[in-house]
Amino acid sequence: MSERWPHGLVYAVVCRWGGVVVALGAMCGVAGAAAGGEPGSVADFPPVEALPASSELPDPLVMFGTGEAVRTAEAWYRKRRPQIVALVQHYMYGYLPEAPAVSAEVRRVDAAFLSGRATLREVTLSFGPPGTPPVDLLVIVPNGRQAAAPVFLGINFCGNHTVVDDPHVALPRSWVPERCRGAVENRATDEGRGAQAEAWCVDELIARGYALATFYCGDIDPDRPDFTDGVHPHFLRPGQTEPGPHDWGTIAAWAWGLHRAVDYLITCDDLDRRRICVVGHSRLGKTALLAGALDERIALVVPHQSGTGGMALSRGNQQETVARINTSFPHWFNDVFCQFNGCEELLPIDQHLLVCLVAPRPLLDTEGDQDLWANYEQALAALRGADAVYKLLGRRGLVASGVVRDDEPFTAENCGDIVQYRRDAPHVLNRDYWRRILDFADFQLGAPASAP
Ligand code: GTR
Repeated sequence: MSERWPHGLVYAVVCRWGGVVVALGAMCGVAGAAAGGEPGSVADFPPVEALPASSELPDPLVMFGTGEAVRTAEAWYRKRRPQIVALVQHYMYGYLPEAPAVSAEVRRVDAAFLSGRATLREVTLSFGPPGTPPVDLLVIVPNGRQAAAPVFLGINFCGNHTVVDDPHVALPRSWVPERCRGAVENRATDEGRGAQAEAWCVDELIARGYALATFYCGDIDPDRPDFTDGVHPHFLRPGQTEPGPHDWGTIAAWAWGLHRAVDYLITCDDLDRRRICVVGHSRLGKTALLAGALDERIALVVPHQSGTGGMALSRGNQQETVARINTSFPHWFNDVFCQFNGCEELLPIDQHLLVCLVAPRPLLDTEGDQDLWANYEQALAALRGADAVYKLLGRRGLVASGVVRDDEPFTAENCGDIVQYRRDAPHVLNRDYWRRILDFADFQLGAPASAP
């Protein structure tokens, strides 16, 4: 596991119970910093029309612009990694704003959740300029363990009340998609309680000694193509009425929201801050990958069936192309990314570089045979493209075929730091996947302490 921390990390305080607002302090992460610039500044990279075309993947160990080779771990961390951090924001996801101070209010604690096997708490995280909407974080921690629990952090699609079947979990305050069960005129209702419980399998995580932390994506930014709600209007620069071409899209905002949740999780005594794992499905898998790539406090990354803009390479992608995703979901990425529609070969990045940013930390790419749209072949190619960076950093990277299937256990022979796990399944997150995700976390980070 990585021992490196974002520069300038300042945090204090531990979690407190019972409605006490706790200021978590300012976090200065790597995410907002352009190469060599101040956090939040736009890097000095060429316009898209001036970029050289190449059908080959950009070499992670060659500097963009100068062509200089990166031969040492020191050069990776000092030069190439920060350059890639800037490139992926500049040309694709948009720049994440500097990390704000976050305060946490524990609104409700149920120490007898799951028949006493877990403690559920609802925490409201507040941050940013006045008026920025808060995030309601649901945290469920196993009871009776001898050590702080490792935690899976992931965003949910329809509200915290859909994750568990519980009559008290607060409904989202913001807009929800009509496709969410129980949504009436884009508002959540009690009808949706527990609707996504099979996707989260909280009982499974708790039984295995893992905690879960989750929040609704719409708390950060409702998933619709406008920037008038969520966090975006609160982070405009003077004179702006909407995000500029290099500013953050929705996926970057969601990833930044995950970072705010991490700000809180690392202060919790009952959670193991060295074992924070990030997970997400589909568009939220793209988000998990970006969040893990940009925040070294995250120990393990699971982009589940994340597809284009996630694990699947853009170059040569015959399924969801860059043009297609930018047309269907114009708010997910920044405006500059649209200039690569139909000309992916101009991209100075590709998705393997996101995996390189995760290095040396472990990453599990979970895919389904029936989920051709997500394109597991292109995801496997991204893992292959990142292997050299893991090796440079003294890790095993990808071993053997790079693929583990079905119920095959993860072993030193078939599983390095990065691996694709695949089973015969469609586009879904369910218990079968969770069992293997937890197996991978046990294998990479050590199994959680058992109950006494
Ligand atoms: C699809 C989109 C995919 C994936 C998916 C999802 O429509 O084309 O990239 O993100 O949505 O999030 O469910």
